[in-house]
Amino acid sequence: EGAHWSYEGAGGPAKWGDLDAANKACAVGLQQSPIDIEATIKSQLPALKLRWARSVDTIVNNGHTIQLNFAEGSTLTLGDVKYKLLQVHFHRPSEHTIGGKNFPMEAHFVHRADTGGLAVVGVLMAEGRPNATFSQIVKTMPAAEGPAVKADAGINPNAMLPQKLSYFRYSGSLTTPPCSEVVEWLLLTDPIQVASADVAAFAKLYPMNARPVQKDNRRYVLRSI
Ligand code: GRE
Ligand code: ZN
Repeated sequence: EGAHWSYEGAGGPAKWGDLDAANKACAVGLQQSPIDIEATIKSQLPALKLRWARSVDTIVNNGHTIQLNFAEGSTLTLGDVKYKLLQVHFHRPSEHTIGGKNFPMEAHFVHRADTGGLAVVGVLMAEGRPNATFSQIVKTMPAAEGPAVKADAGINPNAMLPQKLSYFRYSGSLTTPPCSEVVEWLLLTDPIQVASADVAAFAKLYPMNARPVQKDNRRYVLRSI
């Protein structure tokens, strides 16, 4: 492998497709993420059945983001498909934009079905009232890239959700190499609030780790009623 991928410079998003043969989709895929959410189609979508336990296992600074890994026991059911919660990680600023506007941060709760398909619940993060769980994460996140370490027991992922679970749904990709087009995106319409001091603390480690928005190539974005 040559230069490693990053968010700017020689390994930046415009180069991801060239860095490794496995990354082809980053350059030529037609269902890439993130996108700007603009026109949407109101639709009767299944409710998001989130059954998340306090199953956070480890926390890691992987050189691209801060990520919390989950043990077995947390699921998402969407219609007839059941997914397991694998991890949550953070981007700054948000990767998805709404009408061209980004948010200070975005959380990605990554779930996987037995078939290998992914469903990612995206949560936009606005600055305002502190979120105790995000504060706890920021307080305990490793400052330097390194191995995963045990996370605080008791971290409650449910406390990083808005009250209403309305969502936008579209078919897309991982937003990092290899940009695989295997993701059912479920972006919550309502942001959560987090302390601006906590965003600032994350920004000290990762001032910019968002991929630019990609062409929608005529994809439809559905909005739950
Ligand atoms: C990411 O790396 O940002 C990512 C994943 C898995 C699903 C979606 C996504 O690792 O954006
Ligand atoms: Zn992500």
